[in-house]
Amino acid sequence: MPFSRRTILKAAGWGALAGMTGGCDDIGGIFGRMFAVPPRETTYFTPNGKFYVVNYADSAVSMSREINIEQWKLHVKGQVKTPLSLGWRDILNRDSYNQISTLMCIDTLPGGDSMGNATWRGISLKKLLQEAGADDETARDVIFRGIDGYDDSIPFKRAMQDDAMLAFLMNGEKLPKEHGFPIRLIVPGLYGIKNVKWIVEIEVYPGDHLGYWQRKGWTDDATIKVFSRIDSPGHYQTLRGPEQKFRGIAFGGPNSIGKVEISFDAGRSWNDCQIEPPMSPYSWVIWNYSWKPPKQGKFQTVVRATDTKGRLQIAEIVRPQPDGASGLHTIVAEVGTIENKSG
Ligand SMILES: Nc1nc2c(c(=O)[nH]1)N[C@H]1C(S)=C(S)[C@@H](COP(=O)(O)O)O[C@H]1N2
Ligand SMILES: [Mo]
Repeated sequence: MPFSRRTILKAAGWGALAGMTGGCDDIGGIFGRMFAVPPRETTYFTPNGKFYVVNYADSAVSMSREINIEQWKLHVKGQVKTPLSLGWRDILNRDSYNQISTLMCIDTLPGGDSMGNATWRGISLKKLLQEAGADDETARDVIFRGIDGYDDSIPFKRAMQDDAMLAFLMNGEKLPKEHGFPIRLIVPGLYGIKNVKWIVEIEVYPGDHLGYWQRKGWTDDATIKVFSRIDSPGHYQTLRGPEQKFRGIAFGGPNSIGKVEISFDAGRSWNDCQIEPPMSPYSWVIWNYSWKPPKQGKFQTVVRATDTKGRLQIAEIVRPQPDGASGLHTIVAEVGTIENKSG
């Protein structure tokens, strides 16, 4: 196979973008059947083995080394009264809790799949910072450093919210190595870049710190943009029968999803989708729509979401750099026959 599944989806993503700018039939012309995309399964939770992995280039070195958990230490330092040095057992002895939240890479294209939803179990970042006596007069950022040399920061005020978690379990299993064992940051509503893995050092910092990706020109704010995608049917999948089930996910980043709409005429008219209740305020939602195709043919099908604060997903096609992509996921629904075989 010359293309991995991921490559095909990426190509289809850009194909959709080309179609949006060029008009109705460009998708077919440029990427058409050659890049037909199989339907994706829509589930609330992403199994650990299928969860996307993104590491910056230098992570490979540390990924290849085994972490000796008996020697591993987490240091809390900077603008704190009492610097802390915690071992693995100290982490496990602290109060921990579960939180369901969606993680999404800033590189995700419209319709992309560099995202996943999991139940994370971990300890409260806020309580740890309080215990260290973080000085809220001088603190501006909190910096997280991974064993691979990666670093990023979040504002101190964000770090002191209850949903910022240092996670050590993922979907009930020990945090897998590729996802940041022994601990990683989970900060809902902010792109993956901020969710530092393999943390060994937390520094309360009096200034505005620029992390690894910020030093390369990427966003420091990293608030996730409203996103939605069509998982099924697949792009250019031939549809047969009088009724077709459309299904996918929508994600509002820091806010829940209030509305999902689908269009079968390239965005001229919109229909409200049914939304399944979210697993938590920080998780994606699943949407469904049952469509009765009016006739045979190709239908330019587009989805868009609105969050609970009324933010409509941005239709303008923007590349991921510097602060996350926008643009609506578009597929071609190809209706073969609408009569039932039985007549
Ligand atoms: N230490 C470290 N943390 C990191 C990264 C990294 O390269 N090193 N990549 C970041 C990026 S860009 C993303 S999208 C998420 C991906 O998390 P995952 O691999 O568990 O899905 O981790 C983030 N945390
Ligand atoms: Mo990312």
